[in-house]
Amino acid sequence: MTWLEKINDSADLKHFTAEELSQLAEEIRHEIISVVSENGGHLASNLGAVELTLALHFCLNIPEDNIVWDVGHQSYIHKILTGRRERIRTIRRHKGLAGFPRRDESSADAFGTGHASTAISAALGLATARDHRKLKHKVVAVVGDGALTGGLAYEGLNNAGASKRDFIVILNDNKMSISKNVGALSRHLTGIMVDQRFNKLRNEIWELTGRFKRRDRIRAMVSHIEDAVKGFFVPGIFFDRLGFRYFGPIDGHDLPLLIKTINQMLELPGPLLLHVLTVKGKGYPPAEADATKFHGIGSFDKITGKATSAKELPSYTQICGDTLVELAESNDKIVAVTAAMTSGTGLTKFAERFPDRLYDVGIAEGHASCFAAGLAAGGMRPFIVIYSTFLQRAYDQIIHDIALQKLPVVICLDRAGLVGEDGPTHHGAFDLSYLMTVPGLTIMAPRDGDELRAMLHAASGSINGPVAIRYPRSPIPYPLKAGLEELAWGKWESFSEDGETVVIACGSMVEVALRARETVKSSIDVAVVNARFIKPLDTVMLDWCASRFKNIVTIEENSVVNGLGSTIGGYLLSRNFGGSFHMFGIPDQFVTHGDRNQLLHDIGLDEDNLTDFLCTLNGLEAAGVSRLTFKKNGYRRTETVSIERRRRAVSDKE
Ligand SMILES: Cc1ncc(C[n+]2csc(CCOP(=O)(O)OP(=O)(O)O)c2C)c(N)n1
Repeated sequence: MTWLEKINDSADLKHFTAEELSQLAEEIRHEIISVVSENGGHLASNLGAVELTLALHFCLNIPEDNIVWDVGHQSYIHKILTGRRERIRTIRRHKGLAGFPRRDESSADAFGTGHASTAISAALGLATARDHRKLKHKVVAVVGDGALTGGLAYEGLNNAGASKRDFIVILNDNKMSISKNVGALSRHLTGIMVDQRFNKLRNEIWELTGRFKRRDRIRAMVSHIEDAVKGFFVPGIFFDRLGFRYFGPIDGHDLPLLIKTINQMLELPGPLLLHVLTVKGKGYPPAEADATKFHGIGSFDKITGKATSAKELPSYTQICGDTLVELAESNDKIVAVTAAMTSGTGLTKFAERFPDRLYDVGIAEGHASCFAAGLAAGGMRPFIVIYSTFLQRAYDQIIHDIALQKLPVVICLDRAGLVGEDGPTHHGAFDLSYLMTVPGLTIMAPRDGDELRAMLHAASGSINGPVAIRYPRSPIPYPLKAGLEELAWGKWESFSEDGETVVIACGSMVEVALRARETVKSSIDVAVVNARFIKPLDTVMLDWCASRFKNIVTIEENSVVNGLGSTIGGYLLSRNFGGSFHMFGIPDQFVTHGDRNQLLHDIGLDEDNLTDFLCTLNGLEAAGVSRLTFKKNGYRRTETVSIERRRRAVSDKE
């Protein structure tokens, strides 16, 4: 039996010797490499946090005590240690364990996460609730140096330091966000490591002064003297001044030292911060050598570290990155802004080609947006390239700083729609809903790579004012054509005008609508409209649709609430449209994790479901397929009908 097999619960750890714990650490590393090589996931962050997680579980009593993992992408070890060892092989898979902590998955997951920089605020909330309820458990937040570039983390530190509340923040410092970490604080943290002798001296002074009766005054005096030279040798001065007692930095892979330090800190009152130094990707040479690549990765070969997933057509992400390079070549006002996602958003080439025109501002989406507004006000053409889910952080900046001032900022929303394995914290389900309300914002969604290129070109030139372009996490549906399409602002594209039904689709769903139309075409004529502009609506074409068709169907990879469909529905109502109107979109609920195509199928955003619906809508029940039911507006169908049966039904009718 391996050491790992002996762990069913973190209490089992308590009997391990130091030697056994270090063997367990190696087994866990092995297991995580093996699991992530099959399922994909956040490998490097987990490998760097093995000893830290073991030490925390050794010192704390989980689930009574609370650990809040920032982002939560490094929580695989925590999951293994808290009753989920056997299910770890299902992580990120449909119906398997989630890739992030979830309160509904285990009582050991004190707080659900996925977006960065929340842990300090959440842990302070948990500690405050504990004190209100006169409970005694410990609360620990684990925060990466990358997460510490986010403003929310400072709001938490500021509030926590003043609160004097008992809780511990562990700063897991590996010098990396996804890419190399950025910013002044990151430099400060590096400075702290320079000479640890000073650190020792300072702790000794602190301990010594603690013995005196009037210690606060003495410490104030001492720190006053320190002020003169603090910049050179006082570690953690930043945290100190915020009201945290700073410990460290210590080696985050030295298990006995971690255990000793954490145990000592658990005895101390007030807000405490432990700075641990770790190596991202520790123990797996390919991940240590390229922590960015192994931060979040698809399946790969364990021996070589090479990706095993088949090479498909380029992704929308790649097309966006390449097109921005092309645009920037001929327009030196174009700059790109990323919130710590250079590689994920396809900006690596841009960063290489124009290092002084790529701004990585850290995990700071609100700042990125306001900063871009400033750039635009100063005469530049900024493109913020960002995941849809993370733009949620910047809503006020979009309204107050960008749109209200009509500034020409282009927001490229990557991963709009369902993202797949990362699940509900990362699905870009809401951007149309929250952007629809912003006056003067042009919103576009390309149906393929050529259209994305055309949109980016238009956004950099002919379109005035702010622009948002949303595209999915997927390969483009077909290879790029030569040349560049012309895009008339606010104009939709229509495919055929026959039949009684029109499907108005946007973005990724145009291809779905075209395929469904193809499947039913031998019996039913269906028109398809590509609503490439979601704002403004093409009301000329919409009026034409209302006068020409009996049935109007909308389909979008966005929440059905306040997206394309509901906006069109509202418009049609105002025009007294007398036909039938049907909306397809992401249901008004949080969608789970799993393969993106599987999830789209499950919520009815696929060709099969739309085809079923079009058959039913056009009276095919009469041909003996009355059992056909379908998912509409997010409601589940009760029976799945195979394509063969549907084709049979269609040919029966003929
Ligand atoms: C609001 C938000 N923006 C971006 C991300 C994407 N993201 C996930 S982890 C990460 C880097 C985190 O770095 P750090 O906290 O240092 O953790 P590490 O992976 O280095 O251990 C980023 C940018 C996110 N999860 N949330």
